[in-house]
Order: sequence, then C-alpha cells, then structure tokens
Amino acid sequence: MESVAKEFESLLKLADRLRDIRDAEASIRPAPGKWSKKEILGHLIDSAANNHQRFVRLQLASVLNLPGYDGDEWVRLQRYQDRPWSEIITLWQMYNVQLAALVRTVDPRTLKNIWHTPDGKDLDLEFIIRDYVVHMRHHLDQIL
Ligand code: NI
Repeated sequence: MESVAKEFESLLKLADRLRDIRDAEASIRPAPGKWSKKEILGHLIDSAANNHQRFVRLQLASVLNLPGYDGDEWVRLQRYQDRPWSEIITLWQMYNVQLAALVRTVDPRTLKNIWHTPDGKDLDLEFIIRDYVVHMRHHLDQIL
C-alpha cells in the first residue's frame, strides 16, 4: 500500500497545474455528449464520494453489498458545468487529501475484505484502492 499511497499523493500535486487552466477553457465540451474538464474533475469528486464509503466501510465488515453509481447521471444531476472551476478543484483536492491519508493508514488486515458489487463481482479492498488511483490518473491525463 505504501507505493499506492505515494502515487496517490503525487497525483494530488497536479492541483497546481489544474489551477493554471482558465474557467472558460475548463468549460469547453470537446464534442456533444463529451464531458468538459469541469465535468471530468466533477466525476472524480463523485468517485471520491463513492469510494470513501467503500474505503471506510470495508475496514469495518468482511463482506458488503454496496451500490455502484452511474457516472454520467451523477455528473448531469450535479451540474458541475455550472460551477466555478476553482471550487471544483478545491473540493477534489481536499476530499482526496483525506482519502490519501485514509489509504496511507488502512488496516492491512482488512485488505481482503470484499465488496459484492451490484453486477455480481467480488472485489477486495486492496483492488478497489488500487483501481481508484488508476481511474484518477486516467481522468487527470484527459484533463492535462
Ligand atoms: Ni471514470
């Protein structure tokens, strides 16, 4: 988990580069139905909120049924497109500062605890944490 925590923390340093992007540029949708930079970073806030639940709850129970989330619908309903870019960045950054601290101190005895997903997969906490960071890097690469 040490290397995952390190990579996670290094991704959070990209906040400075996100702040170099102007609000108007962050609002551009590259094509109809494609997310703007505001919406992509908003999607990462939704990912944080959902995975926060998994990271904490799976340290408290060996098997859990938790919902997934529809990324497009969460972005649409929350209207990230109408929010100030600077506020989206701040929320993304501070939420993930907390999650990175959580990952750094995760109880190693709980890493094999299982999320039984709505589509019938069994994912352990270690996979969920690693996948969270991979997903974040993927979307930050799209923005930067
Ligand atoms: Ni995604």
